[in-house]
Amino acid sequence: MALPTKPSGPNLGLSSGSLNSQEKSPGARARSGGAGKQLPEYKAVMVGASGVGKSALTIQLNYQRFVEDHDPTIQDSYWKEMALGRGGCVLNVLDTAGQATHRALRDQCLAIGDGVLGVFALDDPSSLVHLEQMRATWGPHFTQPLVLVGNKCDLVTTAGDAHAAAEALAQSWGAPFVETSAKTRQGVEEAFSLLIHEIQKFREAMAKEAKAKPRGVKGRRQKVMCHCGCSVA
Ligand SMILES: Nc1nc2c(ncn2[C@@H]2O[C@H](COP(=O)(O)OP(=O)(O)OP(=O)(O)O)[C@@H](O)[C@H]2O)c(=O)[nH]1
Ligand SMILES: [Mg+2]
Repeated sequence: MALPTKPSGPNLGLSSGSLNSQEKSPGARARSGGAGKQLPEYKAVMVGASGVGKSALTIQLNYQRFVEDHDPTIQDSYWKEMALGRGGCVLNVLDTAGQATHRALRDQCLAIGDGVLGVFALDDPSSLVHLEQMRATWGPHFTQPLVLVGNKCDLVTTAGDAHAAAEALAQSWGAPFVETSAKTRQGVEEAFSLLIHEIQKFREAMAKEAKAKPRGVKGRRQKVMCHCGCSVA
């Protein structure tokens, strides 16, 4: 896609990827209102097969426009300040490659992410199967919040097989399922907001669990294992 400037290497959201008027440079992004108040920051990782619309969703969220071209991603990073409930937060979106050749980069993003938007295309049931297979490689240690996103809802007129299968899969993962269109913007803000909400719920649960544990006992692992089997957490 033509819009964002792309980092050439493995820029894991630690330097500015693509900044627009709603985004802040990494140094300034966590402050708000001029009073130096820190906003919480959440890292959302976009995963799914190539061509399902991960970049289109990310760009629709950040730039309010739809990009028609498919320019396969290697890795991009975006920051956006989001208004949520009584306070705001900074969302760092890590847009990963659907192409298998960049799997190692995707695994690195998953390891540093706070939550995942698992994207498939509603008009392509095979992309749901692809996502399910991808998810299976993350192993039993993967406990990050996840939202299942059925994109391209503008291309389907009736709730078909992909919709039913996605609802069943989301239920088995204990994850919310949301339908989006990066073209019409339907459900886009909702999908990202839902993930932030899931991350917040997860963190609260972790904090409670940590409080309830006797001192010296470590909490649950949050991070994933690398596909080669080594720990990347
Ligand atoms: N009609 C329609 N087309 C979409 C939608 N989202 C994405 N597309 C189109 O689908 C193609 C692929 O979109 P991308 O966002 O580049 O796909 P991606 O998942 O980022 O692909 P990789 O970077 O290769 O992993 C582009 O031509 C987009 O214009 C949508 O909601 N509706
Ligand atoms: Mg992309």
